[in-house]
Amino acid sequence: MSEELFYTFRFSLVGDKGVGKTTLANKFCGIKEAVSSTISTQFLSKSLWLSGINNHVCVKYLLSDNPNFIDQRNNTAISIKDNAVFFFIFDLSKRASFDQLEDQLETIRTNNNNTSQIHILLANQTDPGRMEVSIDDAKEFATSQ
Ligand SMILES: Nc1nc2c(ncn2[C@@H]2O[C@H](COP(=O)(O)OP(=O)(O)O)[C@@H](O)[C@H]2O)c(=O)[nH]1
Ligand SMILES: [Mg+2]
Repeated sequence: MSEELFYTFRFSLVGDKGVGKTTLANKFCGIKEAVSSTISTQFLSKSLWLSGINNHVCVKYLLSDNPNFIDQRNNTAISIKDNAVFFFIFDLSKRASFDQLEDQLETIRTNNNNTSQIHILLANQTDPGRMEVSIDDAKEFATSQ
C-alpha cells in the first residue's frame, strides 16, 4: 500500500527594498500579478506532489516575503522568529543593497530561535550588466559568516 508523506519547508526572503524579493517569490509560486511595494510581510505557498514507487510525497513551500525589515522589525518578527532558511538577496548593480546584508544577518541571528539556521546569499538583478559587487566580495562575505 502506498504511503502519503507531508513535508513543509519555510523560507524567508530578506534584503533591501527593490532587490527583487517579491518578483522572485511571485515567480516561484506562479503568481502573475504585477509587483507592488511590500508594506508588510506577505506569506505565499506552493505545493508539489512527488510520486515514488511506494509513496506519494507532498512538499509544501511556505515563503515569507519581507519588506526591508531593518526599518520594520516589528512587522516581520513572526516571519523571522522560527524559520530556518533565509535567502539574503541583493541587487548586483547596487552596492548598498549588499553592504546592508550584514546588519540584516545580525538582526536575524539575534531574533531567531532556531539554532541551525541556513543562510543562502543570492545575487539578483544580473541582467542590467552593471556589477557593483564582485564575485570575490560576495564569496568573502558568504564564507566569513
Ligand atoms: N531588471 C530587473 N528588474 C528586476 C529584477 N527583479 C525585480 N526587478 C524589478 O525591480 C523592481 C523591484 O522589485 P520587487 O520584487 O518589488 O523588489 P522587493 O522590494 O525586493 O520586493 C520591480 O520594478 C521589478 O520589476 C531583475 O532581475 N532584473
Ligand atoms: Mg517586495
